[in-house]
Amino acid sequence: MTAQSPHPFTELAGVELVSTHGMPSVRVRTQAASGLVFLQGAHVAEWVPAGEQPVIWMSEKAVYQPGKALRGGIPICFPWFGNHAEHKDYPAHGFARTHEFKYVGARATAEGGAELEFVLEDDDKTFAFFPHAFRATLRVAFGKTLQLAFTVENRGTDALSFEEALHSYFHVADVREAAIVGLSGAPYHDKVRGMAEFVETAPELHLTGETDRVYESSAACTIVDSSGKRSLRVEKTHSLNTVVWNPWTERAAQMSDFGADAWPGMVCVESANVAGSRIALAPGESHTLGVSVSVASAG
Ligand code: TA6
Repeated sequence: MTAQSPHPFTELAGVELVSTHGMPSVRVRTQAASGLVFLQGAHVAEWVPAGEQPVIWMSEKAVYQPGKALRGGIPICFPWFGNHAEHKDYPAHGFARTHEFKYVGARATAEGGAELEFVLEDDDKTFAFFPHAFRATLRVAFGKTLQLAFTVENRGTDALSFEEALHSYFHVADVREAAIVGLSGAPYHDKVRGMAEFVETAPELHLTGETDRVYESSAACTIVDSSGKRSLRVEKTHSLNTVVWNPWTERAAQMSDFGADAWPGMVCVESANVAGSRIALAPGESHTLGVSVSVASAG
C-alpha cells in the first residue's frame, strides 16, 4: 500500500479549538497575526496582523446562537446571495453561514502565520434547499495579509449552479471620511434605487447615505480610511462582482444585531459571483473564489 502522504492540515502551535460566546471556534495566535473563526459558517470573525489594529468588523450586538447568522466578520454566502429567487422563506444569503463546517486542521505559513481548513459537505438539510452533492472548502491564512480561498466542488452526477460571496465587513474609523477606490467605470445595480443599473463615474466612491450596490467588477479595491490613517487593499481572483454595503442610520436601527450607532465604523466590500455571474459546474468540476486583504498604514 503506498504510504499516505500526511494530511497537510493537522495541529499547529498557536492554533486551538475554543468556545467563544458559547460557540465552537478556532483561535489563532501567531507571530504574524491573530484571528478567530467560528465553525458555524467557517465564519472569520477576527484578523489582527502583527502591529496593526483589528481589520475585520464584528457587531457588538451580534447574536451567538447556533443557526443565527453572525453580524459582521466574513460570512460565506452560498449557494445563493440575498433572498432566494424562488423561495422567499429560504434563509437570506444561503445556508452555508448557518451550517457548521468541519474543522480539518491548520498548517504553518512561510511568514510565520497559520492557514486553516474548513469543509462543508451536503447533508439532508442542505439537500432540502440545494439538491446537489457538493463539497465546500474554506482555506483561510492569517498573516501579514489575510488570504481566503472558497472552493466549491460538484460531487454529483448532474450539473449545478450557485451564487457566492465572501461578505467581508471591514473596520473603518469613520465611513463618512473614507473612500473606496477601484470601481470607477464599473456598471452596478443599486439596491437602494430598485436595482436600477448605473455606471460608477466617481474615481473614488464616497458613501453619503445607505449604500447597497452590486458592481460588475473583477478589480481590486482600496478602502482609504482617512480618519483611521490606513488603507485596506482587497484583491480577489475569480470574482466578477463586488458588493459595497453600509446600512447607514435608518437601516442600521432596524437591525437589532447591528446597533443603531455602529454603522460609521464599518463598510462591506464583498467579493462575489451573483446573478448573471453565478457559477456553473459540471460533475467533478470545482471553482475557487480567492480574496487577499492587506493593510497599508498611511502614517
Ligand atoms: O451585501 C449587502 C446585503 O445583501 C444587504 O442588502 C443586506 O441585506 C446585507 O447584505 C446583510 O444581509 P443579512 O442577511 O446578513 O442581514
